Amino acid sequence: MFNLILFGPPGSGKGTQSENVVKTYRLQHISTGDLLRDEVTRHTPLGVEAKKYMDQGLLVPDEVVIGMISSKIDELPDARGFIFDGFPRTKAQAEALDKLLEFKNTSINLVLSLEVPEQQLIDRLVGRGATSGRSDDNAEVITKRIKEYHTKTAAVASHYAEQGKLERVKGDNSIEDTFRLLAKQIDKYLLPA
Ligand code: B4P
Repeated sequence: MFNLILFGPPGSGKGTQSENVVKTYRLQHISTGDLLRDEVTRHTPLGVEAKKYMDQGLLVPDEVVIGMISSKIDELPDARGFIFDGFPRTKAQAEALDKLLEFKNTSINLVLSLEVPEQQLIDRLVGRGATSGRSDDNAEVITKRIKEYHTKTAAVASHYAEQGKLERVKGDNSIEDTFRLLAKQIDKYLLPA
C-alpha cells in the first residue's frame, strides 16, 4: 500500500492537486473537507454540529473527524493506497491516523507539504468565494482559518518531519507545474532508483 498526506494551509491547493494525484496514481481520495460538506448538505446530526465550526473558520473537534475517517477507511478494504487531503489537521488527528493505519498493518509513506505565501492563499480563497457559495470563503473567515492553521495544524508537519516523511513542495506555481513537482516526489517513493 502507498499512503500519502497532502498537507498545507487553507487554499494551498490540497483539493485541486488531489484530483490530479488520484487520476495518475489511482489512490483512494479521502478529503475531510468534502466529507464534512456532504454531511452539512444532508443535514445529518454530524453535519449540523460541524457547520457551527466551519462557518466560523474553526476546526471541527478531533473526535468527530477521527470517527468519520475511521469509518471511511473501513468502507474501502480493497484500496491500493490512500491520499489524505485536509487530514490530519492537529497532532491528535495525526497520532490517531498513525494508530488506525498500524491496525491495518500499514502506515503513512509520504507527507507532501504545499508551501504558498499567505497573501496568495487569501487571494485564491477570496477568488473562489466569488463563485463557490462556501460559507467559509470570505475575508473574515479566511483570516480565522489561516490563524487556526498556524496554532493547531502546523504542528502536524513537525510530527511527520520527526518520522523523516515530510517533503516541502513549492505550491505557488501554476496547477500543472505544482503537480509536476508533487509527482516527482511521489515517483521517488514509488519508483526507487
Ligand atoms: P478544506 O475543504 O480541507 O479546504 P481548504 O483548506 O479550503 O482548501 P484546499 O487547500 O483544499 O484548497 P483548494 O485546492 O480548494 O477545509 C474546509 C474546512 O473544513 C476547514 O476550515 C475546517 O473547518 C473543516 N475541516 C476539514 N478537515 C478538517 C479536519 N481534519 N479537522 C477539523 N476540521 C476540518 O484551492 C483553493 C483555491 O485555490 C481554489 O479556488 C483553486 O482553484 C485555487 N488554486 C489551487 N491551486 C492553484 C494554483 N496553483 N494557482 C492558482 N489557483 C489555485
